[in-house]
Amino acid sequence: MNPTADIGVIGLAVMGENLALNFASRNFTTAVYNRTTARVDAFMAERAAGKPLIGCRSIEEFAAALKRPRKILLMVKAGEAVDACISSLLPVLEPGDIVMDGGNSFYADTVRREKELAKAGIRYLGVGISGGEEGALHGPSLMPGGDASAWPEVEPMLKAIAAKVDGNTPCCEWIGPGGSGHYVKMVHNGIEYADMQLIAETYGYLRDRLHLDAEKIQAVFEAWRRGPLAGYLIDITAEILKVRDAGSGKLLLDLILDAPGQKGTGRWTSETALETGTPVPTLTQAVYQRNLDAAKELRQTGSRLLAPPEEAEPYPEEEQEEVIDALESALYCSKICAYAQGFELLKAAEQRFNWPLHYGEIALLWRGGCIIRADFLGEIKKAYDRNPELENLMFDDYFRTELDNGQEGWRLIAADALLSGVAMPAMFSAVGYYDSRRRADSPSNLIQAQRDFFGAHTFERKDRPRGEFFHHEWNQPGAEL
Ligand code: NBP
Repeated sequence: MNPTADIGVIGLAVMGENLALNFASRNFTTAVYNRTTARVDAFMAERAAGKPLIGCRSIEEFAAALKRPRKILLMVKAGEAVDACISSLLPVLEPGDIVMDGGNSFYADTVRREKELAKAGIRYLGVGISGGEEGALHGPSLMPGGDASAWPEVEPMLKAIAAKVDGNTPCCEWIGPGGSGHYVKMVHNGIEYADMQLIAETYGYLRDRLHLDAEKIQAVFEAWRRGPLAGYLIDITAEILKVRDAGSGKLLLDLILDAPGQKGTGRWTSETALETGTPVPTLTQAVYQRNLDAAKELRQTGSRLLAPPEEAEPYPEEEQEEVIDALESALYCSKICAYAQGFELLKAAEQRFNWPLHYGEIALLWRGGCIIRADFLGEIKKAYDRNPELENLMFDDYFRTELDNGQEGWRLIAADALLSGVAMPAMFSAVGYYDSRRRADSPSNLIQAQRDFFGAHTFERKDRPRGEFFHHEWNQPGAEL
């Protein structure tokens, strides 16, 4: 077979098929292969028909179809499948070839694979891809990292298929070495968990505290599509609230079981945050909340056994508009906190792995194509343009003003939810994060005293320079060491 393909895609499930079609639509001849070859046959007979796609029925045929150096995108299930694909590819590849993993791989696996493949002269990239089926076909957000020498060779193709913002700026830019591309994708997913949880809690408040019907809730989200919250997740929420079940005519959302699933990428974000000592309470609460909510039966038991607070007074009709405005502020402020936490986790990676990350560029990558795309990411880009060394997103002038303007409504909603027993734990954690980050004096002096009391763990003193440690003999007043 003559090597005529510009790129090859392995894995023809939802993502691989659509990405292959996206490459082909930009006139890149694309070779495709899938372990179960019936999938190749079906794809070639249907969606690929008449397009510059080459269906391959063996890994050898696939390797032979690709121009040198070969450029291969793996779109298989994260984990063992990626290692299995790499093992089957190794005998047919040559030094200089480029293998990209576009799946949701854990960044530490990418670091390992890049090192292993470098021994064989194969250049490896971990490419975070977001946008789901639709994004894969029409323009995803792409976060490539790994062997930098491979980047100029794949850049034109990846940028061609990426989502575009502000006219023609692709949502695809080089992230950095090692597993940085997959790390950034992991943080994206952590933020996505928090964003979705905060929106769900807001919907819950409208439904369970304000007792609005679906039509009214839909109108609220519809209005928010044009405000500071504007973005994909608000858009789809407004759309979801319109859809009726064909059989019963009821709102489909009301028929969907409230037992959320997850694939583990949010958990990785939290685990990594714990490892690096980076506080991401809102992101982690969103993961916990999926676990709490998944246990439907336990919640049903709890609803019978655990007493609610005294029933809160309903808001009079004429006050509802004001409360809904406060709720918009509450969601917006909580969202700023969730992003501030995500960017703290990026900063932790820069320090831990020495990856020079460009936060403004990362915000731009997320402005189009991906699930968390939102107008507000443009403001994050501006914040990091103003100060690339920004310690915390909330410290930027624009965002601290937004938080200050919104905090009255934010606190009102959080307090009312607590008093009326409406669970909004991600929102509560966001307020807690804001208040914790803004206080110069925390009560942790007591924790240090307790640790020293029971374990002689020592403490630093406010009236002495940092780095000097003291122990007090707590049972013998005055006997300080
Ligand atoms: P899946 O994650 O469902 O994986 C299915 C693919 O993996 C099939 O092509 C399957 O081949 C292949 N595969 C498996 Br499973 N084990 C294999 C093995 N041992 N050797 C070779 N191939 C193997 O596909 P997807 O939903 O298209 O997602 C692909 C990747 O993209 C995943 O990492 C996913 O997390 C990520 N991602 C998905 C989305 C999304 O919206 N779905 C968005 C962004 C990223 P077979 O046909 O022979 O079983």
